[in-house]
Amino acid sequence: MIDFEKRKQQLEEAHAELIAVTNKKAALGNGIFDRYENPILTAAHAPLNWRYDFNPESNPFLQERIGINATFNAGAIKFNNKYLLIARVEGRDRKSFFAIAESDNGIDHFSFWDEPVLLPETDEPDTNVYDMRIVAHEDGWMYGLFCTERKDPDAPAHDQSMAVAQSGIVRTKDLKTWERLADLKTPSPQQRNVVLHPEFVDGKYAFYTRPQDGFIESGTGGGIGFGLSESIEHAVIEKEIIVDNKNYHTVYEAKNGMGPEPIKTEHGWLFLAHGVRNTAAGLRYVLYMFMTDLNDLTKVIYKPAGYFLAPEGEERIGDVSNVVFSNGWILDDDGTVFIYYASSDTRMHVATSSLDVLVDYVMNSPADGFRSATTVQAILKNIENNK
Ligand code: M1P
Repeated sequence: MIDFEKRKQQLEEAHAELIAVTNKKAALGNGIFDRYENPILTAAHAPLNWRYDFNPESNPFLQERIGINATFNAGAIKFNNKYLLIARVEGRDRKSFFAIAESDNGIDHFSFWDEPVLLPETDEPDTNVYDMRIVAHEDGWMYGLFCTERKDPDAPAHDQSMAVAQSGIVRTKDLKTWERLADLKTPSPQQRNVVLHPEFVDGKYAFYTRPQDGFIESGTGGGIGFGLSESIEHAVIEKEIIVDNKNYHTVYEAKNGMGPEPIKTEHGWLFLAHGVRNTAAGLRYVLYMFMTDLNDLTKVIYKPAGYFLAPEGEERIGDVSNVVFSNGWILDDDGTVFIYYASSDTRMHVATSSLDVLVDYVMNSPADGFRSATTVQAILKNIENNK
């Protein structure tokens, strides 16, 4: 027999130690953002009482009865002076659900609330839900837009992987009670990475979309789309306009998708997105930025070449390796921007910057010239200016 009480105490001490880990900026940085030494949220952060049955009668070996596989792709919001992450928590059974973790400073000591979110469903139950973008809209509600995935009803019996992804919508005033609205309807057979714009546009709700032909393959879709809906309770987009398309020989060659909601600046709306390209080692996901016109959200006015943040070191390894993904950032009153990103569909990290620095990066970094020669010309211009 095991020493039940001793093992329980060891588990509790190890969990408390993990939450107590402090975070420091990693060395030097690139002048655009700072990485931090430690991940901020991992599977091991999941509360012990979600995972263990602490009754010696029913769990005499103190086994972990419900395993958590990963904690990633978190939406983010500052609420009641706390930095909150609405994380995608994935169980050993591959089912993802949402759970809120909070921190006082946004960079360490993230700790999950007592219970995960029990998301209300529509008449068509979700098989899997993930990647929530939480947006405080000017109508007074906080909206959570997430991917709801269900088995493709047209899948032949032998195919157990064909799925349909669409955007689910919930709203809340306190992040505790959630109201489920109808799923977004768009002309596209597949939707992921849907984000609600925080302001009305022409009196309507404005959405960023990512139309795709298939569940994984973008096919004729794949760009970041934009569309308007009269209603949020029964949101319908009749026409999607592509704002930022996938593009040959770039880091968003195979597909791209929105990150968190855009931030309004005096120069334009600042966007963080992910770009995907295919390699011999599989898909590679990186983050990139761009800015759209203040009055025309469909017009990209600045877009630096290449990626803003790519997986590095241990970030490159995980369940789906070579991936960084962000669907949450927080702008503080002092201009600090907390960029929350996941690495390799496994764990959460933070990078910090400021609005001034990000705006400078987006407005003044050279745009992609789409050829090797234009890249060399940009370097030569730098050399000349530095003489
Ligand atoms: O595995 C990488 C990512 O793949 C999907 O992103 P996209 O829709 O752009 O292909 C999502 O499933 C995302 O959750 C995941 O991190």
